[in-house]
Amino acid sequence: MISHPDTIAAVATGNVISAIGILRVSGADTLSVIDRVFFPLSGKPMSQAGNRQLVYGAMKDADGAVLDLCLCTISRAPNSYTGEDTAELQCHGSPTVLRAGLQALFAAGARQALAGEFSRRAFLNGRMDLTQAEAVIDLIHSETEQAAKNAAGQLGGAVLRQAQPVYDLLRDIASHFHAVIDYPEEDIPEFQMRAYEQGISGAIGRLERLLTTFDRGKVLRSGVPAVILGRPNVGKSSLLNALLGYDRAIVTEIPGTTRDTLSEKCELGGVLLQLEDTAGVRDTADTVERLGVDRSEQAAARAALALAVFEGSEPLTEDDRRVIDLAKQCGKRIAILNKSDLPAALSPSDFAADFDAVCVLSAKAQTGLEDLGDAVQALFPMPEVPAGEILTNARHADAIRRALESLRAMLEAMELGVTPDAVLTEAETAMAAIGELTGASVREDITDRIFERFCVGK
Ligand SMILES: Nc1nc2c(ncn2[C@@H]2O[C@H](COP(=O)(O)OP(=O)(O)OP(=O)(O)O)[C@@H](O)[C@H]2O)c(=O)[nH]1
Ligand SMILES: [Mg+2]
Repeated sequence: MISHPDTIAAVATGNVISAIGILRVSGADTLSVIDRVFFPLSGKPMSQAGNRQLVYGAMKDADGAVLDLCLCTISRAPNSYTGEDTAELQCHGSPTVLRAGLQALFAAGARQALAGEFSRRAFLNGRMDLTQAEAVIDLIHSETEQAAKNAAGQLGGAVLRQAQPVYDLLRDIASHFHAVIDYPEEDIPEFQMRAYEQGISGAIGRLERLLTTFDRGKVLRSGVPAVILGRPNVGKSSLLNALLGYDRAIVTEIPGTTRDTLSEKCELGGVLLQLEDTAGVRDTADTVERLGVDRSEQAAARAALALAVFEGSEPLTEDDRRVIDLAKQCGKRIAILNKSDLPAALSPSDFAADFDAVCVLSAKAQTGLEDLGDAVQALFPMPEVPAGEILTNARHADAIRRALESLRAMLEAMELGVTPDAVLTEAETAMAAIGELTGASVREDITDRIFERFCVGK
């Protein structure tokens, strides 16, 4: 275990009034720090309590004034989150009490923990690999149930389980090739060479499968860029409000109400969307409105999903056709025939050629929205892999891409019967790339950046 000179402390819970608030301490001096701040009602010092035992007592400031009556628990090294001696004080959830408790811990010898410093110590002490540490951040920040489940899977080491067998295989091959280079009278028998080639092909397949999940992973993490398009007054803003469940956008019966694009995250059919409401598309002499229409067009160019809204109770117009053309720039598109509470003038079949799905609904009455959810889910299905095996992290995807390049070059070199040192170079490059995933061979500035994204206290 790497020992750190200082003991860190932080408030681990949010800066809001709540039932419980937690102070966290980690480092070599944890027990002596906690003995100066927390006094068990039993009279026995906290440092003599059993591991992970919950003890009731008083938290006091440097002058001995009681700040709270609370619970304390300690986990001794190495069996703790950070791998060091740690303590947690479970206080009443008052930000004021927690701030005062933190000051008491500082007075007793701890210093303020930096963002992510607890997890960084856990990583440095081998309690988790880097993919697991990153999953901690993803889990905290996940916005849908699916994203949370995947992050929980990664927390359990799912990415590593995919990559580790490839690393082990490469290590075996590399050591054999090293031996051949060092002892030229040695040779790799033909059957062994074929077995290695097969192993590499299998590894390529495994990593390729993992990499294909990254497209869906990006969606899990930041949402599908989606745009609501339509001519003025068809009910675009009403749809946004219905999907969000509150009146985010202004809705009026006046065409041209929305002037600027408006972006909100929302979950639809289990899929996270980064949804943009836009100004109604039409030819207009009004300068402000025209600028709004330009922005609608730009939003369509950026989006991966178009929700093209039409006035279901009126025949298609020229402006509607322009909306259809705009929607065609998006990879996936759904036609929405809105105002289904009014007599229908449009037929869903007329949209089948240009759209992946057609939904008839009423944004105002909020009926038919489930069908829209089903359509979105069908267009962005979850890959059929266990939780955690969806790559959500660009750093992981990049490392796997580089590992794959080297594996392919390695296989080619083996098949062509190129000299062992060429094969070896590729094997070592691939191993280094996989090592970056786990953190075994990652540059320090990269780990710095990863842990900076954590909140203080994690
Ligand atoms: N009957 C009926 N009216 C609706 C429905 N959805 C929206 N409306 C009405 O249509 C009008 C326009 O709605 P908005 O949501 O502002 O339409 P928009 O497409 O955002 O319009 P612009 O911002 O002007 O482009 C309002 O009076 C809404 O109440 C619906 O499902 N049925
Ligand atoms: Mg609007």
